[in-house]
Amino acid sequence: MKFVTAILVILLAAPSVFALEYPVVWNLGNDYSSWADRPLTANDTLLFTYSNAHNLLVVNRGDYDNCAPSNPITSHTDGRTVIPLTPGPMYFICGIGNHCTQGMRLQVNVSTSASGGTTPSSTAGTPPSSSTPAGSNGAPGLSMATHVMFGLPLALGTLLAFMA
Ligand SMILES: [Cu+2]
Repeated sequence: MKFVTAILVILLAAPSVFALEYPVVWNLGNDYSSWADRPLTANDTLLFTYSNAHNLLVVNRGDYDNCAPSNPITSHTDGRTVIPLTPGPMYFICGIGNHCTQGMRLQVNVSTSASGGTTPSSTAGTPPSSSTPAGSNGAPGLSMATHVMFGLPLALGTLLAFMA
């Protein structure tokens, strides 16, 4: 029984180390301002998808504010770009035409990973509260984490009931 309990603790702790991938449809006509308020953490990624009418530039704050595309930190044109998030603010603009001033700019504020590591406590009775992004206005990345959080303990509960 001790063994099963240990597994249960590990599984309950596991969601905190799952990184979330947030899809971003990178196009004109979208409002990206709400991204600055999303609770993103360092292990998460953004997946930008865009047509060849656009590009994706990772820029510093000044270039973000001024929509200045000439000095990007990194530049992407592949139409499907995965950006690993690093702690602190990150800034993205489209460098084509005046798309940036028309709204194609996105800022995120990334916090350091809440778990601070991947070693689950072997004694804790309560799992660490995973940083589930609130206000899930349709971010598909959440569904998997939700599935893991509720699916695994449910399966384990069934197993425990079966063994009892
Ligand atoms: Cu563009």
